[in-house]
Amino acid sequence: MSEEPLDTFTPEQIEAARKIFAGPVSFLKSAPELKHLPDPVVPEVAVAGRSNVGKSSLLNALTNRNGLARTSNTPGRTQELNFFDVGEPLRFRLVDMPGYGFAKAPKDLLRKWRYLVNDFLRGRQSLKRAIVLIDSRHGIKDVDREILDMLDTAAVSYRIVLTKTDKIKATELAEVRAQTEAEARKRPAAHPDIIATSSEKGMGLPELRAAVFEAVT
Ligand SMILES: Nc1nc2c(ncn2[C@@H]2O[C@H](COP(=O)(O)OP(=O)(O)OP(=O)(O)O)[C@@H](O)[C@H]2O)c(=O)[nH]1
Ligand SMILES: [Mg+2]
Repeated sequence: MSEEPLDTFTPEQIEAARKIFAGPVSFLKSAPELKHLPDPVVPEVAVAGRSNVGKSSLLNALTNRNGLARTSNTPGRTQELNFFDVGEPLRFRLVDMPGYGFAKAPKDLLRKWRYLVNDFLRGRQSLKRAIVLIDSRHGIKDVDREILDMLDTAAVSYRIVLTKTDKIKATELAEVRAQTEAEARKRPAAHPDIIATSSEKGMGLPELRAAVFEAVT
């Protein structure tokens, strides 16, 4: 198995992405239902993943703005689609999604989230890519496979990103990385490379910014 990533970003791409994420970023709106979505006027990248995997934290870390997206220790913090405008003039939008696999939620709320997330991911014209977060301590689980299968079936291009890598040892990371990459390479709509990140320590953030920027330009 090759340790070498297939795609590496040039210093120019990393720098262009750093600049755009360091510039203006603002909360646009929260959409609790599909009818509240903003007009699809610019490309969008959505961040999806299990509840508590670190979606909102990663958005804050990418944009270097604590408190832009609301985070919490309690799973189910984000319950709507939250849109963030990047660039002035507006270049693209980031979408913070509600997490799936939150066992304690009432059944009808679960159903509502599932429809919201699935319909958005499947039907949004302006959505250029989904970033699917996987907790590096656990790797891909069946609850994650459901959303990966859905994206593959709908042919929505996505990138798998490992989170919270500061919580595991380097040897464990190498193992989960290899396993996750092997699975990504079998999935038709997945980017073959994964990015390992830590919102806490900043690992992988320059590359993820470049990957997001590449998807919208
Ligand atoms: N150590 C560490 N903790 C993290 C990291 N990213 C997120 N966390 C913690 O994980 C918890 C959940 O983070 P959130 O960003 O709220 O997770 P989420 O995926 O947005 O959760 P929902 O909105 O409930 O779906 C918080 O307590 C964060 O502080 C990381 O890179 N390292
Ligand atoms: Mg959240």
